[in-house]
Amino acid sequence: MTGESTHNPRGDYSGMRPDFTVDQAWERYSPEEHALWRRLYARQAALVPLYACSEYLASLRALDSAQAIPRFDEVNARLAAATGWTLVAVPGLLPDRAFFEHLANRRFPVTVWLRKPEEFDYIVEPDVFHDFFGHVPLLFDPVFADYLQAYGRGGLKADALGAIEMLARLYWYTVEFGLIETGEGIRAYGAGILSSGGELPYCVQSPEPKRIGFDLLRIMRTRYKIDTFQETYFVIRDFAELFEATAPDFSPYYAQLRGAELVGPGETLSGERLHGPGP
Ligand code: HBI
Ligand code: FE
Repeated sequence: MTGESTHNPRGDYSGMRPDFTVDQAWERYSPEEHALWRRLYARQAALVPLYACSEYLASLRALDSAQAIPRFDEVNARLAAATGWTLVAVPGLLPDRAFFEHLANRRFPVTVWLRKPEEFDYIVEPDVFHDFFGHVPLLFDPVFADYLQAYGRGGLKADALGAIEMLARLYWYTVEFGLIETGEGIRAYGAGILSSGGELPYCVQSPEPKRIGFDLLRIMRTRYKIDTFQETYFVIRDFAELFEATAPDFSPYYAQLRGAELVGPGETLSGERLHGPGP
């Protein structure tokens, strides 16, 4: 965790294995929790066709998880065949190193607990709805899947170089809040947006936020807020652009950026071209 959080993480970390995994214990979800899942799912499922990228939508439909909190082991059989990724159940937020270690080995940590009904609209920490609805569909996309693994490997290196903050910003502005250009205009692929009822229409349609073309070094020096809609989004052309950006060794970037000034969450730099809102 990157120092954003001022409280202890939620979740039961008492019975976990050394790699922070637990059993999902699917039988323990209550009927009320499955009902809350159905409500969360129905709200988001009505929005994503308008605002999410097609790669995400195709996989979400195939996952067919509208009726109940999914069983990770059932999804794993299909995910392994598609891209070789595995979902692992975890108690909640993991320390950076443990998180990167999973991603580097094509394992995606999915939180087991579901939010409370009063947190329907907003939750700070990832729960099973955010992790599953937001992140899991794109694990079926081969190029995005490779990007996420490359990110995990980069994270382990960044940890050794004391550069986790720069890499955390990359995760934030791509995996969590990324936008993508499509034939139908700008769409969302970031899990933080895809799992949010309010931010999903906002990020595509609102004239308020800035939308800037993907720029690795710009992202790595852009601060972010975790408790409001984003003021700036970065737009990729396709997932290949994302994956290719992770090919070089980042060490010279880190060295260069260490002296550089940070950019505020809503700041634009001179000469930056902004994308307009979508349809
Ligand atoms: N742990 N379970 C979980 N999920 C995350 O998204 C996550 C995490 N630990 C650290 C983390 N994210 C980020 O701070 C890193 O990408 C830097
Ligand atoms: Fe997330």
